Amino acid sequence: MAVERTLILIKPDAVRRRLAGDILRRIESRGFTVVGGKLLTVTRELGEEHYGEHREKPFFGELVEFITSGPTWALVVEGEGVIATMRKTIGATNPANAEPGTIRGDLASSMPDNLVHGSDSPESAQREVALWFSADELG
Ligand code: IDP
Ligand code: MG
Repeated sequence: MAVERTLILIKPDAVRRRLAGDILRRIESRGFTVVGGKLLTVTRELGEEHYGEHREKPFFGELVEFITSGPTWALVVEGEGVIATMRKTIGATNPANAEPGTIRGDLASSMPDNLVHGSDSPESAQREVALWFSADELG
């Protein structure tokens, strides 16, 4: 399996609830490496661009309000098969359906505040890493 990079967001609800350390521990405990990271409050422009695929969805307004509502930790995480494995570690989009042992299954209960974002494919990962980070911010 190839060494990949993925964009992970520790979203505003997780930062507010002081869960960032717990989430980072779970990522590192799987053996993955953080190669870039920053804490920022997402602008409306970045939030809308990041979630562009959902622009026509009924929850888009609520989603952009949520992602811009406070500081987010943006991380680039590297490892073998990291894109798919992090999606499994994060758990199902709706925390009500997320398995215990996953981040959402252990720590969240509803949407949109489901704590974490992880890129869903190599194409998304490439787009999202480039959207959030410049090359000189990555190790
Ligand atoms: P993902 O984060 O698991 O990839 P997506 O379907 O890409 O899930 O949705 C992006 C984000 O939009 C979700 O993580 C969640 O925060 C929010 N979201 C998705 N579906 C709903 C919904 O039905 N109501 C409110 N928020 C939603
Ligand atoms: Mg998604």
